[in-house]
Amino acid sequence: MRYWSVLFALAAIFSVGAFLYAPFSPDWWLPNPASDYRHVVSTFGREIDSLYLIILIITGVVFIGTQVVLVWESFRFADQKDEAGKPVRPAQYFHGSQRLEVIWTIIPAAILVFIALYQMGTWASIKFRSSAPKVPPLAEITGRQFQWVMRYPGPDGKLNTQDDLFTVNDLHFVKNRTALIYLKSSDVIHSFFLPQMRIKQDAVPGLTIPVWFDADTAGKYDLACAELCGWGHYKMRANVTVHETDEEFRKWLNEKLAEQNQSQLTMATVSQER
Ligand SMILES: [Cu+2]
Repeated sequence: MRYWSVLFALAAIFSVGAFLYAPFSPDWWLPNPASDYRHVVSTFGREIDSLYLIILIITGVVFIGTQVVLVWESFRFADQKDEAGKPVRPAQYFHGSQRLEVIWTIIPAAILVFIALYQMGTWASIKFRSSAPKVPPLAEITGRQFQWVMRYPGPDGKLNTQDDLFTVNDLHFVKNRTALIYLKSSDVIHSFFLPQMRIKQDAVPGLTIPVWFDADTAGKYDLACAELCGWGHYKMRANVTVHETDEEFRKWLNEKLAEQNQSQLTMATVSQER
């Protein structure tokens, strides 16, 4: 029954082929802007990607190594019988090997410790509150079942005042400017995920979490919820617009503010007429 070893070999070759092909395919690898799928738009995105690559190389080498052994051994020790119908090589039993156990515990532990230490600088610059940029907040973003509510400071430039602008599923910021947002949740745990900016942060009820990111290319991107948060989880995606200039962003903000004031005025008039 050597067919099994051939089947294992085919599965392994297919997997390795997929991994080798993925980085060269715009749809298979980490998402980037459609205009240039090799270009990572965010500053720390490049560090994140190199960490991915290191882990991919480590797991790839281990995968290929173990698959070669698996295929070779299943080929070599396939069930063979001689002319008389007796097994060529009878099975042998033994009670494990302490030496092997120690080796395959220490090597993965060493690799994990290496990755843990190696990624620490990146983690600190993206997640530590002490690394948060000293800029006024772009917005306060609240996840709720099932949408992202965005609150931008109005003309006074301050959050949580009367002139704030509210939008739903519409994130705007300016290119080459670090955007700082305060992330909240009003019901369950959601996850704020900007795939092209390589940022992912849980929104936790009761907490206000600062999150920062940037993009060096203007355009349209995605925001999605990356935490299964209920039946409508799939609907929690939003549009992200990165503006070329500050003026462009201001113009959008003012238009939206005018719309918001208009609808508030209409509401007030309607309720007065009743
Ligand atoms: Cu969600």
